[in-house]
Formats: sequence, C-alpha cells, structure tokens
Amino acid sequence: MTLTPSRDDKFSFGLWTVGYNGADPFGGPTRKQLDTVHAVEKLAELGAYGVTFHDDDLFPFGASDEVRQGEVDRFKQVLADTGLIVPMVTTNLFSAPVFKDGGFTSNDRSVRRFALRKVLRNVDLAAELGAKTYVMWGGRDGAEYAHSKDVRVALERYREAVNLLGDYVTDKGYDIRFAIEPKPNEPRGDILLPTLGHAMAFIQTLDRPDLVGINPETGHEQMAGLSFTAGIAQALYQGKLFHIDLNGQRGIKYDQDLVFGHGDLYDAFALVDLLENGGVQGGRSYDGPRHFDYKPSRTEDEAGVWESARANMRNYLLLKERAAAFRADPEVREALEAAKAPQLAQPTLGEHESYDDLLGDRSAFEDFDASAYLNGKGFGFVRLQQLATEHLLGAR
Ligand code: ASC
Ligand code: MN
Ligand code: MN
Ligand code: MN
Repeated sequence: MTLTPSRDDKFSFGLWTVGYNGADPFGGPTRKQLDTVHAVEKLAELGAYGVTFHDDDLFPFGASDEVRQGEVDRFKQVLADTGLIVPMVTTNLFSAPVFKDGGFTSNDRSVRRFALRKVLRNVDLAAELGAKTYVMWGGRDGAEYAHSKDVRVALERYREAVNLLGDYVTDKGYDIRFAIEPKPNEPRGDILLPTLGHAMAFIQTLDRPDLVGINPETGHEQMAGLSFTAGIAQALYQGKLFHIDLNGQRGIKYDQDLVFGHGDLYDAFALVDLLENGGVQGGRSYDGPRHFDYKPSRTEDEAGVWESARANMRNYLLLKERAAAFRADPEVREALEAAKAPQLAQPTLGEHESYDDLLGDRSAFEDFDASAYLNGKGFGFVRLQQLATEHLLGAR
C-alpha cells in the first residue's frame, strides 16, 4: 500500500482551496493571502498533478490588462517549472457586488451580458492553458423570495448562456467541455439547478447536450440530504460525470467544505469504491481528475493548510486501499451473492419475452409464493454492511 500521492493518482486542487484565508460571514481572514507561485510549488511537492482556478483567483477582479497578463505569465512559468497541468478552469460570477443577483440569470440584462463576456474571456485563457473542462457554478443564480425571480424564465436565460458558450468553443475549435456544478443553497436561499438531478435534466434541453455534463460536489449533494455516491452512480450511468469536486460535509447544514473523508466517511468509502472499482458492477468508471474543492478550516495556520491538503489525498488513497481489500475478501463476495447483488444485473424479462409471455407465466404470479417473504428470504444487507464497516475500520 502506498499512501504517497503520485501524479498517476490525478489529484488536483483549486487555487481558492488552499488559498482560502478563513474569512466567513462572522469574521475576517485568519491567514495571509497565499502567493500563487508558492501554492503551485507546494501542491506539486505534495504530489498533486493539477491545479484549477477561477479567473479572480489568479488576478483581481477588474485588474488592468498588464496586471492580468503579469499574473498569467507567472502562473505559466510555475506550471512549466513544476510540471503541473490545468485540467479545469472556472469563472467567479459570485464575489463582486455586480453579481449580487447572479451572473447568467441576474434580472439585470446588462449584468448578464457582462457575465457572458467575463466567461468568454476566461474560456480563451482556459484553452490557452490546455484545460479540458470548464466548470460553471452559478452560486448567486437563485433567489430568496419566490416573487423576485421567475425560475422558468431564469432557466431560459441559463440555457441561452450555455448555448452561446457551446457555439463559441465549437467555432473556435477548442477541446473543452462544460460541467455545471449544482448546489441547493448558500449563498442564495435557493440556487437554480439545486441538485445533480436537476442539472442533468436541464442539460437535455440544450442545443449541444453532449458538450455539457456535471461537476458534482460531495458536500453540495449532502446539504440536500442526498447520497453523493448514488448521485455519482446516476451521473456515470448517464455519461455526465465530466468532473468531480471531492470534500467533506457532516449533515444538512451550511457548506462545510471539509477535507475529503472528514465528513460522511461511509459515503466517501462507497464513492471511492465506485470510482476505483466500479462498485458492484465492476470496471473502472471515471478517468478524470480527483479534484478537491475544500476549505482548510479557519482555525489553521499555513502549516495546517498543507497538512489538510495532504489529508485529502491520503484519505482518498486509504479509502482506495480499503475498498480494494473489501472487494478482494472472499467473505464479501459470498455476502454479495447472498444479498443477490449480482442478480440485479440480470434483465427482468427473458431475451425475447413479451408482456404476453409474462402474462402467461404462472410462476411469475399465480404460483409465485409471495408469503415466503414473511419470516424468510432476507437479503442479508446488514451483514454486508458490517463487512464493509470492518474493512473501513481496518479490522479485516
Ligand atoms: C466553485 C466551486 C465551488 C465554489 C466555491 C467558491 O467554483 O466549485 O464550490 O466555486 O468553492 O468558494
Ligand atoms: Mn462547497
Ligand atoms: Mn465546488
Ligand atoms: Mn466549494
């Protein structure tokens, strides 16, 4: 077992993650601003393969062309020096006051046009840096009050924006796909496209649905009380898992952005098993970056920032090792059989069976003993979960 991250593990971090200065709604920064070059060097040293950013992480909002170019040049230099790549880029359409009612769906049309220009400018930079995925997190696209925003019209404006971006990358010949990041609430009372399910349904309305997928974040789905692993499984099933934001969250509350594994550990274990082993069905399921979108807790100093960055990768690798042991255990295989887990892969109807055939099959209904399920025919799921728990705790 190696717990030392290597570039093959495809771990990546947002500049804004390790760069988080601790400011929250109740207090200001507890850490000094981290220099980009230093952050990239540290991430490379710790074993990451990639770094991602919002435009405003790299150069301040409203920066002059010279300042912007200066920061881009410094960034390119440290990428060249460290060998880190930029797998994903995104836009900040939430921090500046102009975006207080959102970007693509602000009620103010001039803000929407400004937002689109800001994204187009950064898509050019993403292409220049070789990013393959462009994430869209509409954090301020939402509302507190039902009468302030018509959701159907807002969806129409969001659709208009994403269609335009699809036209743009296609015409420019950029090798970039888009990934929508859902979140149920915070900073808005209710955010548009609140869960990955809402986002995947929306994508089907677009002009180029194949160009757009999702970037689900662990904590965001869990804030809605949902199983992240189950959502990721559906995203994989629908071919829409273009990127992933890994972190930790403990229950339905504010967005904690904890270290991956420091939240719902069972869900993290199941997720790594799905990503690495394909879950019950088997096979590798996701080849993209293992991207951490977390915030080093406000209580930590800079040493704690790097400790927490390391912890994300170490927890992923520990869970990967635990998931491999779980899958290799003969008792687990036997428990899976007993639980009839493999039987779910068998189609419910025979190969050429019609509903007439099913209607004619007396064993399916007339002679079927449904009463045998009272006091019998248990599935043994609890035994399976206990085996998972023992592997997770290192007892097996
Ligand atoms: C993103 C993203 C988020 C938010 C958040 C900003 O791009 O994936 O979850 O911005 O990290 O603080
Ligand atoms: Mn979050
Ligand atoms: Mn995120
Ligand atoms: Mn986040």
